[in-house]
Amino acid sequence: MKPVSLIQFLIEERRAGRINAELSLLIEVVARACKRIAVATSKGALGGVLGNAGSDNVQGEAQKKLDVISNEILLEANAWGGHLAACASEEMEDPQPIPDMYPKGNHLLLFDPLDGSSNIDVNISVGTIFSVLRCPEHVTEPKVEDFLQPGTQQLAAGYVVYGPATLLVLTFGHGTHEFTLDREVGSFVLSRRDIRIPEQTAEFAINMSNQRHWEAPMQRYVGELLAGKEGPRGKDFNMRWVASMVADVHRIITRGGVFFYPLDAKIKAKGGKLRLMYEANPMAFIVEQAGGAATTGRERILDIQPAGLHQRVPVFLGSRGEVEVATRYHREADVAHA
Ligand code: FBP
Repeated sequence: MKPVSLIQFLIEERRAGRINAELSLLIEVVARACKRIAVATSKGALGGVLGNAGSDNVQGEAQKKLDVISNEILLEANAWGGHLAACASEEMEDPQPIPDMYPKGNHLLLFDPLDGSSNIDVNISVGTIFSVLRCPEHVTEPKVEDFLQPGTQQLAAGYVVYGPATLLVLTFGHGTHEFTLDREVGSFVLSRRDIRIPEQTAEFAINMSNQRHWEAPMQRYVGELLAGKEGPRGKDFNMRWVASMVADVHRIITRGGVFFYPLDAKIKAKGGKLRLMYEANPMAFIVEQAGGAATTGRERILDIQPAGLHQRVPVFLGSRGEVEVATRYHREADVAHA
């Protein structure tokens, strides 16, 4: 089979009328920026890119040098790209307008420039997550409210995982596809088209150290997984937790599994740990387009009407069978306590 480059794939999607020229050019710009981030992350200590930047982000979290570097690379590339009306990032409080000296486009881009920050200094896979929305008609200076569109309104979503290989996983709402960076040629090449996540799985991912803080239905669900084949589920389950969402989700995209970052007493006031607009929504779109499911434990993530740019939500995603069981346990508990 002749290799299909990302550019060729985007041209095919345009010819099929599934995407327009501006969206495909925007994805090219994002992919090119991620190639530069891949180079920066791969330098490690030799590039002086490890460690803290000495500043905090809007979430009050210590920024890593690579958080700041990746954010700058994406902002710069998309400023002159000409396909955006504005962008928003995990690392910035407010939306970033496109400087007047550059042409503007009709799209809004949201991104987590470097996901899995706690793993940067220990050489474990990290990634970039992005989501594309349409800029509302007649809006030339987009405000926060212009970004607050439900995940169902996404035109595209993707992530790049910087691991042993650099992989781009992408959806436009017509399936989920994987591209591998050919470092010699310097371009992304299609490695899997129309990925399907197995409906059932025996592998779960959750930060078990938070167990004592979980709600009762989550305690019940995980308790049953840990009880294995002697327990009510009648089968053994294995556990994995990389603590980089991109890496945990990519494992699930590749061989199935289920990922949870549920609400717990520690983060209840914040509404969750992971961010809706540039973590949960793009990952939910990618997973659903691969046949999986994504909920908060109570509702479909893509149906949520966002209330804030950095809003946090509980995240249950992956193999449909297990997401449905865990969600059912939460809904039953809510009914029982209503
Ligand atoms: P950021 O690194 O972008 O802040 O993302 C949050 C994250 O690192 C996810 O990638 C990961 O799933 C989760 O937090 C890990 O949480 P914990 O440190 O509780 O295991």
